[in-house]
Amino acid sequence: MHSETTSTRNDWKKHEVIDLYQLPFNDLLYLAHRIFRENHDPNKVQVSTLLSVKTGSCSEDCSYCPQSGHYDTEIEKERLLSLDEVKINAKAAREAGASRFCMGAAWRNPSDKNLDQVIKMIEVVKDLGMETCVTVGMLTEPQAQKLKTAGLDYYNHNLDTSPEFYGNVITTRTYQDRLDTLEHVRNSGINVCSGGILGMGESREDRAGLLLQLANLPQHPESVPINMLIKIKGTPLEHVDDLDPFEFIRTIAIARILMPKTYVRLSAGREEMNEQTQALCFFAGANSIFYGETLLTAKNPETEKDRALFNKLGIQADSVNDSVNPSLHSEVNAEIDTQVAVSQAASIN
Ligand code: SAM
Ligand code: DTB
Ligand code: SF4
Repeated sequence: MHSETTSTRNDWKKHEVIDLYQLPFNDLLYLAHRIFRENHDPNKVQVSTLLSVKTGSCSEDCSYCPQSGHYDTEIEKERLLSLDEVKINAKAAREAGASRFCMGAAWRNPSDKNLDQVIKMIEVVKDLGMETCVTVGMLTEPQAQKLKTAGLDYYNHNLDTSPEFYGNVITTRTYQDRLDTLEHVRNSGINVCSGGILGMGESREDRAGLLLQLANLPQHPESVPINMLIKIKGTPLEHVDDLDPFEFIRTIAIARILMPKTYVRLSAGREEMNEQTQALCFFAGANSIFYGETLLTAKNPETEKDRALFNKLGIQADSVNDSVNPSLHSEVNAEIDTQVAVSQAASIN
């Protein structure tokens, strides 16, 4: 029974994903949590810290983004940071407990000169013993290979939403451009980090469409960030309606079910979320977060607040992507089966 639920599939159908969304909340969370336990330690969360190494004036028109040059937002634009600035920030992140350092740049794509500068930054971070991740826009295959040779561990490039909704959000690059970059990253051997944003006014079907795209890639991304839109003043999405947090939690749960072995990241938007919503996301299968008081430009919870939340929930920051001992988890699952049988028998009587 359990192997059925945890086998990795790349042929999910839209109606299957919609059916999952339509399950009663408790049934969906139970299913997701069970798959979570079979594949991961449910009390460990991987922790990464972000740094914007080049901020603002981006040529793209992503409607959610504070860094797009198309909108009048309140961010401070910044040139490319120096290697010293990167080192100071990465060291601070390591001391605060982050195991991965992610660097982002507001570029449509890096020039070859930009890429050489990013490679130097990767080397600085690797020298500190941290895992590295970068998100610097579209990549050609030779550029991805160059990053692999430099020792990059993860590349983040989001699909953001469904192919159908995409044109409402971004017009300056296509969905296919994004898929091409993901293919270049995958072919180079770098771990793929790709996800999207919820709460941009998309429908449930669009959320299902995003998950379907990610889960039906030839290989599941190692990391899937699910962001809740942070509504940025001056962007076209500034006044979009709030998404119901239960729909956000459901999406996390379904990501966990479709991609059992992936690290599902409870990503941007935690500052606006209460602790109970975050706890349900962790229960539903989220097992990584961004840690540190700023994301790229927007606010993230204070590190003390995150530490306190982890303490309340008995969650430990995971320093390595260690895999779970499967025999331990079949014991746990046997226990769950017994509990379910007992409660079913009780409800019959
Ligand atoms: N410029 C590069 C690119 O777009 O490929 C990398 C940086 S970009 C800021 C990384 C991701 O951050 C976006 O793809 C988007 O998913 C997320 N993001 C940006 N602004 C956001 C917002 N206001 N709320 C939630 N997520 C956001
Ligand atoms: C991702 O999916 N979310 C992060 C990371 N990947 C690069 C970025 C969130 C950005 C939120 C808006 C900001 O800080 O400017
Ligand atoms: Fe530029 Fe990336 Fe922001 Fe789009 S998401 S505007 S590409 S920085």
